[in-house]
Amino acid sequence: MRPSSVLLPLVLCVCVSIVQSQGQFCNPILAGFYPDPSICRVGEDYYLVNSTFAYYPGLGVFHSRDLVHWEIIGHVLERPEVLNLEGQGVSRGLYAPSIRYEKGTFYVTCTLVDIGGNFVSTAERPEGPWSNPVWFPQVNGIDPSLFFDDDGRAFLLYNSVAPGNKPLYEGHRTIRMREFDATNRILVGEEKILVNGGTDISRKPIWIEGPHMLKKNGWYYLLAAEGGTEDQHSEVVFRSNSISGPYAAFAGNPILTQRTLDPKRAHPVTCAGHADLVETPAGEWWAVFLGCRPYRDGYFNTGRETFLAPVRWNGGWPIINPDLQEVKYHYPAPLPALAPVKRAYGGNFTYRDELNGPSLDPNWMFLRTPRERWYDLGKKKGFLTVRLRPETCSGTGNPTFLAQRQQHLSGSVRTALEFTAKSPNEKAGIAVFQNESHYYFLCESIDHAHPVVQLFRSGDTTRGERETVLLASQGLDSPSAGNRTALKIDACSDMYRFSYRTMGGVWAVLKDSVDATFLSTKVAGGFVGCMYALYATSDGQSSATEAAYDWFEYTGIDDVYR
Ligand code: 6LW
Repeated sequence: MRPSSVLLPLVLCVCVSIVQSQGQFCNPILAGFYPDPSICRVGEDYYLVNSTFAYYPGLGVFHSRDLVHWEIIGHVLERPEVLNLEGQGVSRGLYAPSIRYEKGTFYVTCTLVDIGGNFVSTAERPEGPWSNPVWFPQVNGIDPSLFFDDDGRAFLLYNSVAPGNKPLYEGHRTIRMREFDATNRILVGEEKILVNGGTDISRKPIWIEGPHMLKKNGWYYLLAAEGGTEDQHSEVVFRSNSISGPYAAFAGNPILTQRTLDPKRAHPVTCAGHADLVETPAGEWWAVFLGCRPYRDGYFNTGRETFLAPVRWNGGWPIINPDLQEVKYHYPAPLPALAPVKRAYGGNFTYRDELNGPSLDPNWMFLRTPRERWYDLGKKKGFLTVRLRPETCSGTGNPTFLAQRQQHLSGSVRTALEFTAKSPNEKAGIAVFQNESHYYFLCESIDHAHPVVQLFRSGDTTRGERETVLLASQGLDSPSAGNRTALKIDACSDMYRFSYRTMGGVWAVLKDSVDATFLSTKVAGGFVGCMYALYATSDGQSSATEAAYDWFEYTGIDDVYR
């Protein structure tokens, strides 16, 4: 099976976006879990990649002509044989990629943590096909990115261990560099440490990472994240007049952070850092970087998202948020808005997937690599038919699970499905999932031979709970024709509401005021954000039962964009 061949853009999105109204655009430009952005420009086209961790296919490639409206055009790792995520926790897998273009070739470098390390993949066209990864076993670290110098030489930069692998304190890391032979796709020469610790090692800076190099007016600028990817996160810059250094830290560092701001401010953007810069044809500079939107007290379910902000050059240094003010939800648009895109990723929007195309929309993600064809868009016309399988999303295999991101603090997601469980272990519905031990599952099943709609929470097995804990159950007294039911999850910042509707009926709330902070990064940990998943399972037992999903609809309604 080659899922890549089914991931063509064929969908049917009704988009209502206010992105770029009145010459302003909305941040984040890619809302929801789109961390560690990296960007490059080729002529008037911009390309952007993000970390995808244990979701599959790996490393979506986004395209834009105006830096604000994006479209996913392919994936770097979209063949099961080049990306085996089996056994990986959801926040392992693919970390912090970088995308670069040089002389007719696109280069994506990335780290597949725990199971491969660092690699480069290349393509002549950004939509692919992308080459098999070429591994760099010499690199002991993460966040690799390439820099192509104007003299024809190329270099790989990355985060690595402390000198001699002897950290002076927790979080003591280095930025290192090796020369890259682009013709043979190999690293050559000696490894060089460009930054030890961070901007000022006497102050014990932590987690210098995400290095990105650029050259301007003869200076080499090395940008990196510092402070860890949580609320102390920042972006800092160093420069040198020689590629190999020495690199001097900017006296005005950090050039981006939100850590000094009042945590009680309205609509905070936090954790800002991990930036990559791009220059427009008119010579204006913009930064993409990650940031988070807590609904209160540092709790957020939308993961680390991609923001865009102008860069001001001052005294030969790039500055992203001058005087460390708030990152803004709206800036003047960098470029004239172009033709509407298939789907919005920023501001408030709605999209609906009728699940009636011959192939899946490329925004759907599998949890780890599918090894068998358990889904089918052709079997029942106008439906996505899935087979129930023993895997659950509490495990580290590939469950029957297809997901899209939670992109707003408030909004709702709905689906309609036809499903008849044959035994109580068989369940199909919709989950809101952060990781293997932090999710809610709204589903249909049977209980004592009677159809029910149920809500489960992932259990804490370390405290003696079962894998899932039943929170609510309601009998479906008069199952409608075809056993067709609609399910809905409303997100209301720190709460979720779970509802259902049988054919011809009205929405009924199964359970309201369900704690959403349980799925926040602060509670669940990790590097990802929440996903809404069409999820079905036979819970450890073999099964031939299927569920047929008719459509999926997403609406985001955050106050800040109204
Ligand atoms: C990534 C590192 C980071 O490798 O988080 O925010 C890690 N920065 O640079 C995972 O996204």
